[in-house]
Amino acid sequence: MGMIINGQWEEIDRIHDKSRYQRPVSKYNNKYKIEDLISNSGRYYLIGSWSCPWSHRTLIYRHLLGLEKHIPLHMTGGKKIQGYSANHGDSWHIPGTLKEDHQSITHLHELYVFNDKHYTGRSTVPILWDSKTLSIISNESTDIIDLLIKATGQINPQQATLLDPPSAITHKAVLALNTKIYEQFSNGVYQAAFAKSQQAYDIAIRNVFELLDFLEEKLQHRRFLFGDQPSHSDWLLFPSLVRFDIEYYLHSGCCHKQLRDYPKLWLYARRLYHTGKIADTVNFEAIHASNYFNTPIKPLMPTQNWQQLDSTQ
Ligand SMILES: N[C@@H](CCC(=O)N[C@@H](CS)C(=O)NCC(=O)O)C(=O)O
Repeated sequence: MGMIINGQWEEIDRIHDKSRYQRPVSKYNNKYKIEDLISNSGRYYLIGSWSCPWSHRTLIYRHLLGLEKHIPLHMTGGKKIQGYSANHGDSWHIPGTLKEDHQSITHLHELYVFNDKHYTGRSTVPILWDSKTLSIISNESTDIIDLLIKATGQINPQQATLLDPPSAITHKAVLALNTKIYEQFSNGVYQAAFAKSQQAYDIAIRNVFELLDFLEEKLQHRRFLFGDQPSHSDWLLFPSLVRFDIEYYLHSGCCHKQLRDYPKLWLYARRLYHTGKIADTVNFEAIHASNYFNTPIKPLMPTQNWQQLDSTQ
């Protein structure tokens, strides 16, 4: 995996620390406010990828907060040459720039450099792009989600608090669970996949399956992590569950068990999948295909049955 060094794409990798994969920290800290998100419908673009779990989180919030009509979506993807392709190998017109100025890009990293010609960092999705100031507002999914929630709260406070857990649950408890899920599982699967020593892999894989066991236990007597309704923790977890059997099990060395070997967790994941139009945010074919862009043969998708929602499955 390459990255951008002082505005130039370079094929180097700076993501390992003592054989352990370290997810790079975002360069855009949450200094922006986007209060006009709804009054200025169409100004902010969400740029993501169907295969990316962090993009998926932002897609879920865009849907659950009812923001689809206000935030245009652009999905990158295709063969990875110099990181993410901006538009499946075709050129892509940067939103907000004049067509006659020919501001088109082929690789996503060009957007980062368009935004800051001395940028050093990774070229990642998701991105929240401001088509008015022609700048990247954030490339950190949790910040983007936070911005979307705050912007929704300006207009519709009830909608913005819809995903808050029951009032008896403290903010501290939610944060603690979210951190555990992120560290052991959502990021843990990448630490297993990208480990450069047996020891780094062993630690990562133990974390992943301990977390799955913990969740299975937690869901024995409740429908969602904090009760009868899904809340933030459920939605932050969901993208990683969706990818488990077709991606992490097959490609990240997480092959000890599959999601469907955990009866409660498997049922719970399908319950989330069948909430509202969440299924539209999941593109199994794209997740599967993303592992084979650079190989001549694309294997047949593993069979999965997300459609059926009964407890015997
Ligand atoms: N902290 C970021 C992580 C985003 C991220 O790592 N995205 C991956 C795709 S799933 C990516 O773009 N990787 C390309 C790279 O690291 O060069 C977030 O949560 O938004």
